[in-house]
Amino acid sequence: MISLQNQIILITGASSGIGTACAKIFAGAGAKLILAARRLERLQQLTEELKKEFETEVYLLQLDVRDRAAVESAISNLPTAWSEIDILINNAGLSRGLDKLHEGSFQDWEEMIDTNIKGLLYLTRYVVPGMVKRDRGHVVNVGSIAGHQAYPGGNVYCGTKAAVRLISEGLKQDLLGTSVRVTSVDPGMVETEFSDVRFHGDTERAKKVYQGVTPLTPDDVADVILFCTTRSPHVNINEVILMPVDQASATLVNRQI
Ligand code: NDP
Ligand code: 8X3
Repeated sequence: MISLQNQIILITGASSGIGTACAKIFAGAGAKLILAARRLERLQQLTEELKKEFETEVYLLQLDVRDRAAVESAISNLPTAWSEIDILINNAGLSRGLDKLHEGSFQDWEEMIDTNIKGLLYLTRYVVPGMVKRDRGHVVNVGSIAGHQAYPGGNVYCGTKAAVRLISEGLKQDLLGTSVRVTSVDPGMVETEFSDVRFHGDTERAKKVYQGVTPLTPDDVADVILFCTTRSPHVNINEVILMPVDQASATLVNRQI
């Protein structure tokens, strides 16, 4: 197991769910954190907690990953002490709606494609050259079981996560000959704000997604990401699929109701 002490970890989507859990677990491992999201107040609140509990050094980026110029500027203007990123966790992402494809919302599609695919690509494009130059680094992409199998109404979201899976595979191939590692972590059902966002703030509908099951927690996913990033330097975990014991596929769920 390698030490994360003083390593610089950039986490996108750190203001909620899996991203916040990653911030906490990596802070506990002694890493320095660059936390990115659009909701700055959330990041500031999290920073307070991390400083109090772990004395973590934190650098905040209020960033919309869909904005390529903003991503370029954020990465190229990092202070020197923060510029050598060791681990990039491409976690920012979302689903919008469960409409049939032929009835879908163009706005929902564009938001998912721009965030889950293009945002992930922008971060990767601006961060990975430094890793290649230093011949060290690790990119963790948060995919989904939705990238392995479509489900009714999942169409475009599933397509974005299938893209993440193939982009991870392609990046691994392109980095062959360097020491930079690439991992896709693909969870099933995790209870976060994900379903609130999917259903545009309809919390009652969102709650039903997790009714009668024990879903994964964001900490469960962060724990797996920590495991992947702390293996010996010659070990690359390419892909991890994790789901609750109560889940066998996106649609096959054991509910006690
Ligand atoms: P949350 O809604 O709790 O968190 C999503 C995070 O992404 C937030 O911090 C949000 O921050 C950030 N984000 C969304 N859009 C943007 C944007 N344009 N720019 C910057 N940040 C953005 O959901 P999860 O924690 O569940 O989701 C994290 C990842 O996990 C996503 O990629 C999701 O697809 C994936 N996933 C989730 C599963 C689940 O069941 N929950 C299962 C499988 C995968 P802000 O709004 O402040 O910008
Ligand atoms: C989130 C899991 O099954 O809702 O990626 O698509 S699912």
